[in-house]
Amino acid sequence: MIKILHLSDIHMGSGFSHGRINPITGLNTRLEDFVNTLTQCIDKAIAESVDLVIFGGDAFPDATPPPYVQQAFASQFRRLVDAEIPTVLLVGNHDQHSQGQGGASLCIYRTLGVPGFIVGDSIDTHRIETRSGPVQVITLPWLTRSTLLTRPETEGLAIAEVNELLTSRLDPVLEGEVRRLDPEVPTVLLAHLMADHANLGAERFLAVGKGFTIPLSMLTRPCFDYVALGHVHRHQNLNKSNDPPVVYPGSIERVDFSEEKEDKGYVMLELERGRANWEFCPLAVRTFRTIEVDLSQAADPQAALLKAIGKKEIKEAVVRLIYKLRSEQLDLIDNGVVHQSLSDAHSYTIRPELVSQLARPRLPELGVGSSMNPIDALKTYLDNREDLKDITAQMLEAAQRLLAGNDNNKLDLEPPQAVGVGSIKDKPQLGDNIDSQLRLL
Ligand SMILES: [Mn+2]
Repeated sequence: MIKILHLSDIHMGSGFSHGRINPITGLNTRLEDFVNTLTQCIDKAIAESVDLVIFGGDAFPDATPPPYVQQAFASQFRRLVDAEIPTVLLVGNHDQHSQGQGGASLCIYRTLGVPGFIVGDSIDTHRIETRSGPVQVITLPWLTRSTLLTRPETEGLAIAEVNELLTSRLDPVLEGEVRRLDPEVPTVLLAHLMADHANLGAERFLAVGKGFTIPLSMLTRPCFDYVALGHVHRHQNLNKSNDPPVVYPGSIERVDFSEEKEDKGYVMLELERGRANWEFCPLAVRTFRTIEVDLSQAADPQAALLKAIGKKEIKEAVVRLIYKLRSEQLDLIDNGVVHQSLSDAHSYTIRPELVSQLARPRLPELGVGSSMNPIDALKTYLDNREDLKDITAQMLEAAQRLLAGNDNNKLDLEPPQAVGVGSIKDKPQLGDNIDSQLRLL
């Protein structure tokens, strides 16, 4: 029985906007969070004296992380070297350098010849002799268009066709690796990819280019005892019958608010030929909390806002407060008090949204079926905008000039632009709020 720790999507060095500078260390607290979480994983690998650690890719947000971030990552993984635990580092899409000959941030571990470390930057099969016997790991790093295809082949093809072509290319390559396998030895496929049926998380927005989707049927083969995936940040097993398990452990920390409700963790598994017992192990990670409240109908918006904040546990959490209100209510919000009420949070952002622009009831005079000349239409609109009363005359005048001046030479763009934004700019509170969205202590 071979004991393996499978983790993925570390993304160390991302999400700094959710943190603040720790005055003692000078580091962003979110870097410290990611380091703490990775430390928990490595602690576990050592405490359980696992036979192998496999990392599913995406170590950093990009291929050129700053030295102090690389160092934070390396100082955790080197503990595995000291503990003589073999480790496979797979290259994800965020680890690949897109310029020139490419290369990946993780290749430095091979260049330095770190004992027991394997870098998976190509499709290859690695036989690893562990304390509990041999294990085979096929590495399948993130595939780009240029990995298996040439430019002339893909020219003029739609993305779906390119995807199909890539799949048809990958199939024999993977088959070649499968045929090299020793059928007696337990086998892991370690891949950084988007499998179809995977539920998406933040990686959808983080991806640099549009990626490829690999059919699940390509992964669920009896020659694999466990399919270890990386890329999707939400933990999931894509093959409920577990023959073999096809598992995304997910990211180890919340990379952004789209992961607010997800459990974060890693996977521990015991492997033998034909069987894998696996378990998701949750990590203690920082809480993300969204507080969303519509104040537009509240008689006392300030009280309603404070009540909404009071209902949520925000201590040491990364908080985002989103509230909707009407422009006439802006003066009723005391920003100092709102900031004070969020002071227990680790960090917070405040986003007021003016509801008047979002959901004003349609004017029947301007509805379908009625026709009006543009000036009358504008008049009708302005008659219904109490807040634009001061500039109504100017707007009408500017509109008349625009309509009259068919030849562009006569167009004087200055006045209409100036009046269009006036009403919001005049309210200082909203601007203050946006400027001080993030508290940096
Ligand atoms: Mn990825």
